[in-house]
Amino acid sequence: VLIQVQAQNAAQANYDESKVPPYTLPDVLKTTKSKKVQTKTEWETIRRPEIIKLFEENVYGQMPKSYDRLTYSIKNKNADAMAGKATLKEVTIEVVKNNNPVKINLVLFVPNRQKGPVPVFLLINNRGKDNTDPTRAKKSDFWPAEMVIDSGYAIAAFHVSDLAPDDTATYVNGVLQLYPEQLTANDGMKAIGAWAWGACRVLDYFEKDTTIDAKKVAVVGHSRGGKASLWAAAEDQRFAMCMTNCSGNTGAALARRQFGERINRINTVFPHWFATNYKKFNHKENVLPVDQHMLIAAIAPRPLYATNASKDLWADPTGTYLALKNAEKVYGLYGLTSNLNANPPAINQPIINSILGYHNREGEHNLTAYDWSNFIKFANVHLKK
Ligand code: GTR
Repeated sequence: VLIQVQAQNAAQANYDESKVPPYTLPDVLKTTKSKKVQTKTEWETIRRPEIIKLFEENVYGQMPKSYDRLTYSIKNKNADAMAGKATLKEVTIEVVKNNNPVKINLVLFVPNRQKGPVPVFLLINNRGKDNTDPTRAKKSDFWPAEMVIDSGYAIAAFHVSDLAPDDTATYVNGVLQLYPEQLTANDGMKAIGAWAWGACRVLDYFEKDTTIDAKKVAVVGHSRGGKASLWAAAEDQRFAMCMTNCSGNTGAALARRQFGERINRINTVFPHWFATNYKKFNHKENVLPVDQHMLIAAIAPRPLYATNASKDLWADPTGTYLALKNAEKVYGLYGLTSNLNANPPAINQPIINSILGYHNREGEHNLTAYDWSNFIKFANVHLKK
């Protein structure tokens, strides 16, 4: 029955551009006291913290930063993985707070031919664990580790279930045990916040791993994982780059367009993803004090790459592109010009030479080798130099 109701809602969503209601986005450069932000100092000291707080209070919930200790152990190491091209490490990262532990199982391949610490792509894996098979008996374009290694980057992944099972009944069994106050607060974090928190803890680990350049970590996520990769990069400025793939509603797409998935629907089908306060905005996109262009702006001046798929209108490709477009002026405060036209590019026309990168891939809602090949091109321009 639930599946039927979901399908019905999706079918009733608006997919007609001419029916997008008129809307006004909150001005990313105007403070809550109506002061116009003109410099990057004003942005960094006044407006950016304000925006992060607004997202914490109204959308994703708080992001607790303190814990008692983080330790790690190497469960398995193979210096001769991928026919000698890479070193595999399976790392168990344990984070403890108030005697409650969380264990993150990290799979990491580091290219052998590279000298010195290497940049890394970290995937927040929201799909099957066999997508990140450390033995490489199974290979998947969702995490094409060989392609990334051949391009001179390290590649890593952890599964969201280590932090918070993606389930309304059991999502509390993970990070939320470390921060029980989050469970009762209306602005408490839930599953997506917990996954983003996990990405930040993996970054804590990278800072201890001398084979990894922790100043060049790209956080990658697809769909619900792409919502988490955005939130992680916005919250934690140590992430050097962010990839958000088909992240849609409460990811990179503008809510006010009310195109495809809407806030009411996401809060109803996935009540365990966002802060309780977010439910106040069901059917009320226009009173939300933020929109998703502000989340992208909070990642400035760091490079961000967003994607869509042509058949995935549910995730609103145009609304995603327009979110990037409306974040541009914050990058402008840093003297960074992106080359975004007013309208989205044609299908399969990636925008790489721009601090805000984008493509709309032909096809379905997915993370594919095509998407990764463009992540690598984008990183070659913006991360490696
Ligand atoms: C859908 C959800 C989207 C997106 C997607 C996914 O059901 O409505 O927001 O998260 O799942 O993660 O693949």
